[in-house]
Amino acid sequence: MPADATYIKTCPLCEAMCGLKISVEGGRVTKIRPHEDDVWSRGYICPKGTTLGHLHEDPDRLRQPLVRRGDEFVEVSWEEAFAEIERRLQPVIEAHGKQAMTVYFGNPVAHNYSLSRYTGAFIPMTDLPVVYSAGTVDQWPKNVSNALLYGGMWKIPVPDVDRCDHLVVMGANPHASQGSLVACADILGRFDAIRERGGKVIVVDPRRTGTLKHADEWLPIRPGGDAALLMAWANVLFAEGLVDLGHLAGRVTGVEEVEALCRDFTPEAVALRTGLPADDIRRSARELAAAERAAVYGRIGTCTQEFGTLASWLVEVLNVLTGNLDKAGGSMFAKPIAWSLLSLTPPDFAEGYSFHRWKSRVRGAPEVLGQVPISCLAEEIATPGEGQIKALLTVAGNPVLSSPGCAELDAALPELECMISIDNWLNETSRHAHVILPGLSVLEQPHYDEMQWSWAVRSAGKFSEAIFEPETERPAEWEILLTLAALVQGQKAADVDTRALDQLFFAGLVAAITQLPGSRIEGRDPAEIVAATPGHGPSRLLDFQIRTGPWGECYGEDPEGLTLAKLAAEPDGIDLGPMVPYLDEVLATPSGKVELAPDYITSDLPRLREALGKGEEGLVLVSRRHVRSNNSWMHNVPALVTGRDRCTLIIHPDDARARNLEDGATARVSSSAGSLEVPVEVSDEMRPGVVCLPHGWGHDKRGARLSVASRHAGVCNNVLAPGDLVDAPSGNAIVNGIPVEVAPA
Ligand SMILES: Nc1nc2c(c(=O)[nH]1)N[C@H]1C(S)=C(S)[C@@H](COP(=O)(O)OP(=O)(O)OC[C@H]3O[C@@H](n4cnc5c(=O)[nH]c(N)nc54)[C@H](O)[C@@H]3O)O[C@H]1N2
Ligand SMILES: Nc1nc2c(c(=O)[nH]1)N[C@H]1C(S)=C(S)[C@@H](COP(=O)(O)OP(=O)(O)OC[C@H]3O[C@@H](n4cnc5c(=O)[nH]c(N)nc54)[C@H](O)[C@@H]3O)O[C@H]1N2
Ligand code: SF4
Ligand SMILES: [Mo]
Repeated sequence: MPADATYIKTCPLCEAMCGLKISVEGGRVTKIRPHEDDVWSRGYICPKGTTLGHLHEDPDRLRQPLVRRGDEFVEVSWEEAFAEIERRLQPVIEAHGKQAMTVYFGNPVAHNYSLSRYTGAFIPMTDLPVVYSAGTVDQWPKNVSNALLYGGMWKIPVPDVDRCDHLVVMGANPHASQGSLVACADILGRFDAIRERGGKVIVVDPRRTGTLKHADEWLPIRPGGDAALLMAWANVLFAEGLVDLGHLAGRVTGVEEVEALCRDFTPEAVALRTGLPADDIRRSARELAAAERAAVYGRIGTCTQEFGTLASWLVEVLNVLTGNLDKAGGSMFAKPIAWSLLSLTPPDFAEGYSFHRWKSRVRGAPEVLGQVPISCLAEEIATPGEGQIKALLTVAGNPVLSSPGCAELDAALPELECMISIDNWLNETSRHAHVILPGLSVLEQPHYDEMQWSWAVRSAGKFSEAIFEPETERPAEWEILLTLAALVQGQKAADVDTRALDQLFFAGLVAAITQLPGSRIEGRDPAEIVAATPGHGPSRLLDFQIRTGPWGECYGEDPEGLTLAKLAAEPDGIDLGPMVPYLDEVLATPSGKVELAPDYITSDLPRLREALGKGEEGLVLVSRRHVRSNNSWMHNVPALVTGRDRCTLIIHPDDARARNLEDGATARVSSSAGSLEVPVEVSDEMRPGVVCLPHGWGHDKRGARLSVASRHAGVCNNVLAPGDLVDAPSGNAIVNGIPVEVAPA
């Protein structure tokens, strides 16, 4: 039991990475308050941060592995759980090969101390031909665009909100999300500061979200209209002589091509598809060009839509054409103190990025960056034949709620011969598993974000120790992943030595980095580096990432430099300042320049051109988030689900009237994929023609063990999302802009 005291901890739930002060008395969390002295978050938190104690103490949270026996789950020892996996999994692989197994990685992987780092061990160790992730319902278009423009799929610049004076926010609602692919605590406070210093914040969104309270102007775009709008902005810049590459001159290829490509995308030409008056488009382009320091920022509304890749690409194009890329106050690349494993180029892309290297078995969906859409998974399980998926591992994911075509997936999962879930709850997805392996609670493990600092607006960092010991001796998730990888390789459960596997993984990584051109330990003796990095697991990796990072001590090179020990000695964190320009170091394209007009992307423009003539026909559905939800998995926290029902269909008064729907009535919403019934909320916050449902609800499935969430079930919006609706170049799901019909239930 931890001593009665107040502990400092970084909240691992989202990219804001807020500092918390957690009071513990008698082995229980009694209070969670913002940590005012945190150098990064300076006392900011949101309502979810105060609920980590609930998450830790939730009686529904799994502490022991569960194994299915008929329709029941029974608690078993860890030895028995791994033995059961050996019994179920190995015969599948022996009979059908590794192609019969796949993995789905969910969102918390990106926020979890050990999962994020050891996914990097699991993938090469198992070498499964196909893996799936939540990435194809999220940011895959950005990964495609930035791989081609900058030479790395995670080279994603972030708006320098602290110094810019003109910010365009497209398809993001930080009022709910707290910022995504931009890490910044109290991001709306930064928006307020932009306005206080005389700058302007513009929000492009079909919904007048809470973010608009911190902005100057709303451009109520038609869903999927962003690429057309951005093309028109580029058109205006070229037509009016407003393109100014500034410091980027000579460091970019393809500018003339972009000029030619956007010539026919005049504001008038895109007015219908964007739903915005040509005058507003022209004026907003001029304002963007006139601003001294401006940034265009696009997030999930620009990705999970009809033209996700084009829109994501054009966000970068606009930042380049205005000279704002890699400029203070513009759109900059973060410089984390500990580099992320994800920043390494996967070996199969060492010679550059290529796409469509293979196709999915059933639908023939082309591979993009190693993945096909998550919606393919259901048919790969359900369709017999060579290569049929018979074994699945889900890692911190809930695709039964989060993925388009989820009803098909829910129906297919029971057909698996072996399903394993690494998950802390028995929920809509893990209820289909044969074995559930729970990880440690957020308060039982140390924390340092692996990826989020790669898009942080400052070079800062802070390390949190675990507060509680797990009630029983049990493996951490990195050990679970290594054990499972060994079982996939055919080892006997009883023989698996995770320490030895960890040593191999670490030594292999170190050896690779000593051969990586430009790395700080290039050419050094890997054995010497391994010997000089004590410990094991994610903490040893983190120490290595810090020591070889930009401020690291680098194994004797700079004795004053950073180590994990030095970071851990500063519980309030360290802050090494704002982002700095360093484009030349970041770029990894074949030409060494920003390659602004990749054929792979621009060849999708005819599809956009064709759409310009399409007017509105009926209603389309978009998604939303709420600050008190976290995707699908925090509705079991009582404090977060009290009050008004949040799972409602928001509809504009005109659209409601035309359908005889009143506020509070129940509507039937139907699409080509399915239908559902949901209470209606009438509000002029919607652009007419667009209706909105939250994502992450639908907790009415039998067999889940979520006692609070099941009483606030709501409906699952992905029942309405057709699995085959994807943005062609990236394969990313289109969950915004789904044609629907709405009628009284
Ligand atoms: N219609 C629509 N669909 C969407 C979206 C949308 O906007 N609209 N958004 C998409 C996006 S951006 C995302 S990222 C996905 C999210 O999709 P998923 O990642 O599939 O879903 P989550 O709800 O995040 O599920 C997280 C799971 O991890 C478990 N979990 C939580 N913490 C831990 C932990 O520390 N360890 C382990 N092992 N398990 C843990 C939870 O119990 C839960 O089962 O949804 C996507 N789906
Ligand atoms: N509280 C909370 N925070 C979260 C999450 C959560 O579930 N809850 N999820 C986390 C995750 S996994 C992610 S990926 C991030 C996402 O972070 P954000 O990208 O900020 O996500 P949302 O809040 O869903 O905002 C998306 C906005 O896009 C708008 N939109 C829909 N279609 C279009 C379109 O075609 N064009 C434009 N311009 N806008 C459109 C929607 O109306 C909505 O306001 O949030 C993270 N943070
Ligand atoms: S904004 Fe909320 S959920 Fe996100 S890190 Fe801060 S306290 Fe946690
Ligand atoms: Mo996400």
